[in-house]
Amino acid sequence: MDQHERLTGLEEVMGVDRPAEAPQVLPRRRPAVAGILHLGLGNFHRAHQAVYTARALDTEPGPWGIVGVANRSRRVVDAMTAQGGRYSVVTLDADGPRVEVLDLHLETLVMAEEPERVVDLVSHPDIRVVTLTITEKGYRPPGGLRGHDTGEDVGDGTPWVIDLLARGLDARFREGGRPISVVSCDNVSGNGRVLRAVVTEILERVPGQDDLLAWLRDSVGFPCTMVDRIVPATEPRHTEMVRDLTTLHDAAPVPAEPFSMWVMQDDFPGGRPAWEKAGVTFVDDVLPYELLKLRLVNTTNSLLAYLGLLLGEELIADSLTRHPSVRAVAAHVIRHEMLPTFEPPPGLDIDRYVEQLFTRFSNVEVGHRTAQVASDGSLKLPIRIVEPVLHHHDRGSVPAGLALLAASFVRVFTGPPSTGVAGRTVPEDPSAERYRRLGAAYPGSHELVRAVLTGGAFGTSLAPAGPWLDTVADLHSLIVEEGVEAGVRRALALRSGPVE
Ligand code: CS2
Repeated sequence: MDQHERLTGLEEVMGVDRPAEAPQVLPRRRPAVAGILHLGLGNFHRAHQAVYTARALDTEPGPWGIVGVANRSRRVVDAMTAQGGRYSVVTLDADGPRVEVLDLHLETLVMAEEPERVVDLVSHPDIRVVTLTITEKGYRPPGGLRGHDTGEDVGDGTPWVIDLLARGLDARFREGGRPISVVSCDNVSGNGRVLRAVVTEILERVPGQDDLLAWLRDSVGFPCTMVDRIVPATEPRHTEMVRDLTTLHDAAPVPAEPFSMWVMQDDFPGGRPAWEKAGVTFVDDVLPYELLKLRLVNTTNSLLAYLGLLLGEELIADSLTRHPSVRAVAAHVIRHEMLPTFEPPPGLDIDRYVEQLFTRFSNVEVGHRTAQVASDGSLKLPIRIVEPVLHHHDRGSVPAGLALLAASFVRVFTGPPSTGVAGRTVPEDPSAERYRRLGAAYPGSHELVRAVLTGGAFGTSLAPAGPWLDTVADLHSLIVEEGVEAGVRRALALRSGPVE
């Protein structure tokens, strides 16, 4: 089928009403077989793994279509079903939007509606790779693990996705044990190892499990990965952009920044798409890339999100570009509080990477929202700050920028709206109610900061870092009494190392 015929088909399902300026369709030949099951059909998957897979298929066709499983919302599934599985990715920067249409999802469904179908798909002979974007909170059910036989749920009767995955792997083993890989694409340290450990913990409870566990060890790959692309939520303006540029009516386009990176271990006993031809870097040790991503991109992003929220900024780009002192503190955190804590990937030009990172965060067209990045902070922040804080604590220093990040996080989640930023809403977080209660129970910054940062989702790891916790509390009380700008100024005054 040539490009013209492809688009003719596309016009029918995406509702073109006049001749289109042809967007690029990837891959040019739609795969016939779905070899990939993706759990977590959100924007990130659709603008990241799906794009790499479509490009790989465009270069080297193969049985690597995707079955996409949304968690519980029908929105994307309904839109994609109506569009024959197709959707557009809108790449945004100062040069104006660019649109590509992806055409490789052969089926989409909702996990909460069809949990048993997910189990069946994991064991299906065509499926050889399962990818996951289930966010930081997907790796543990809220009440902790109960046991394989009970069917884990996430508290409201919705099945826990990893439980379904484990049941599917169990069925796959019993149906012949064809090799498969399970690829975590979440910002979790050692994501492949974490996922393997959770799945193993579940399957250890299956009676007579020795052969199953041996198969899991030998025939199921759990590569570690580092994923990176800023992908905000879809807004009506993105649908309009697609319509203006291509005349296609896409009810579920995905906006994204131009930058994209995917690094992973090559652990695919059942085969995989030719991702290396699409720009994926395969390495033995993902850790340096993972730390680069978590500590420079994600931690700085969280800093910009919480400070931005307290400054009344809706966009990450505006927190950075409208506030020189925020920019200075972000630069300090990267240079003096993050880079000294890990060995960057060999050969990487770190100055260029950091410069590019500031350009990425400043991309106002992408419109990444402070509230989106600030959400689920109780689960993101432990991954992003605990080890770096302890690294400095062990060396007798107090990272003031990280203290400012923690203080603004505590303020955002515990400050009563009446004394906080006018009109702000508290970001979504599974611990939001707990934090609100702590805020009401502890009027003093020292007690409040310790209650939030040395308990609950943070565990007790930060408890030994007394001087750092004191600095967090001082900055918190300054933010409460004099406002966030005063907190930023104090953190800049406290920073050690050369001034940027
Ligand atoms: C962000 C990430 O929401 C967040 O916490 O830090 O989603 C970030 O945009 C991506 O990891 C970038 O790859």
